[in-house]
Amino acid sequence: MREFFPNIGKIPYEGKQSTNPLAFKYYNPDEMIDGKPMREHLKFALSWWHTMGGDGTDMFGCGTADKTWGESDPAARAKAKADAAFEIMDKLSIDYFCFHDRDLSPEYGTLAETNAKLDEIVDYIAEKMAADPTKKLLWGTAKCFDHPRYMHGAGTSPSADVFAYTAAQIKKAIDATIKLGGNGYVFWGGREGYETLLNTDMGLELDNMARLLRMAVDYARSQGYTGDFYIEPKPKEPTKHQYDFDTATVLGFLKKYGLDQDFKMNIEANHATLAQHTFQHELRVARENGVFGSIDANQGDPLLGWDTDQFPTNIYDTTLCMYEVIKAGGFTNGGLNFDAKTRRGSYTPEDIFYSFIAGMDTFALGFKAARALIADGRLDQFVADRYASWTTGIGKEILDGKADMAKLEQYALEKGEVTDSLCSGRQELLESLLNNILFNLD
Ligand code: XLS
Ligand code: NI
Ligand code: NI
Repeated sequence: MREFFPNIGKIPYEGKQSTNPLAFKYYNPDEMIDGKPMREHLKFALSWWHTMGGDGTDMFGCGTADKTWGESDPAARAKAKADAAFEIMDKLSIDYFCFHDRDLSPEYGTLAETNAKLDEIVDYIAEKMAADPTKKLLWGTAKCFDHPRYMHGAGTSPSADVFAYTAAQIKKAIDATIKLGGNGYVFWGGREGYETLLNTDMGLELDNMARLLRMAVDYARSQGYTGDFYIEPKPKEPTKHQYDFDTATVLGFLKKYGLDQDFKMNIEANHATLAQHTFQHELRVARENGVFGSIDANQGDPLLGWDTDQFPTNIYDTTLCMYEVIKAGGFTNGGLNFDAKTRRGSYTPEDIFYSFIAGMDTFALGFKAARALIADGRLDQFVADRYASWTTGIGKEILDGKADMAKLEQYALEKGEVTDSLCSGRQELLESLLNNILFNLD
C-alpha cells in the first residue's frame, strides 16, 4: 500500500512540555478517564470534504494544496483518497470519519452510473473498515447543494422533479451510511432557504422539507437503521436566509411537523457565530431540549461574516463546549467532527497534521478544563445558589403549581419591595474563576 505521508510517523503524545510540532501536548488517546480512554470521550472525526478534497480554492483563486492523491482518473482517485484518509486517521489516532456522498465519489453522466461508482467505493471502504475495525463512520450525508440542479434548493426547490432527485440521492446516501455502520445521518440544508421572498412560497417549501425528512426517516428505519438523525443549523451561506437558522428555529420547525422525536442537532461552532450566538448557547439550547447530538468542531472569525471553518484553537470555547457535552451526559452516537480546513496559505501536507494536532489538543485541554470546572464545583454551586428562592416558600409554591395571579398579587402586596432574593450576578468573579481553573490544570 502506498504511503502518502512518508515523512510523518504516528503522532505520539509527549505531554505539555514537548516542543515537537508533530506530537500531542494534551491529547493522550489512551489515557483512562472515568473508566474509558480519552479517545472515546472525544470521538474525533475527520471530514472527507475538507481534509481529503479541499484544496484551498476560493472565490478569488484556484487551489493551493494538491488533493489529487496522485491520480487523475476519478475512480482511482476515490480509492487513493480513501487510502490516504485511513493513513491520516491512523497517524493521528482519529477513530471516526464523516462524508458527503459526493466526497467519496463524484457525479458521473447519469444517476445510475453515479450510484454504481458510489457503490464501488463504499465497498472498498467497507473492506478497509473490516481490516481495521477501529475506524468507524460517525455520520454520512448527501451533497444536495453543489450541482446546478440544486440552484433553487433541493428539498425546498420549486421544482417537483428536483425534489424527487433529492429523495433519490438521499436514499442512496442513507444506504451508504447503513452499509458502513454509520452512527448518524446529517441533514444540512445547504440551499434550503431563499434569496428573496418575492419569488418564494415559504409555506410550501417548509411543508416539503418536512415531507422529505419524514420520508427519509421512514426509509432508513425500514432498512434497519438504528443511528441518529441530525439537523445541522446554519443561518445563512450559501443562501441569504437558511430555514435551519439556529437550534431554536429548527426545534420550532420539528415540533410543528411532528418530527421532534426523530431528530437531534449537529451543532457547528462557526454556524453559531454566524447566527450571532455563542457556541455554548447553541449547545445549551440543544441540551435543555434533549436534542443534543453531535458537534462540527471548528471556529469562525468574529470579524468575518462567513463560514471560515478554521481548526478550533480557542480554549475558552472548547472548555465551555465540553462543559455542555459532559452535562448532556457525554456523546452517545455523536462526536467531534472536524468540519475544519487548513488556511489557504497552509498548503503543505504537514499542515494537515499541524492543524489536527492543534484542534485535538485544544479539545483535549478543553475537556480537562471542563472536568476540572465541574469537579471544583464553585460554578455549579453559584448557579444553584442564585436560584435558591425557587426551593422554598413562594418559589416552591409556584413550581408546584400552587400559585395563581391573585395569590401572587397578595404575596407581593404583603411582602413589599424585593430585597433579600436579589444577589449579585458575580460575572467577573466567575470569569476569573474560569481563568484560574484553566491555568492551573495538571
Ligand atoms: C457547511 C456545513 C457542511 C455540513 C455537512 O457549512 O457545515 O459542511 O457539515 O453538509
Ligand atoms: Ni458542518
Ligand atoms: Ni459549516
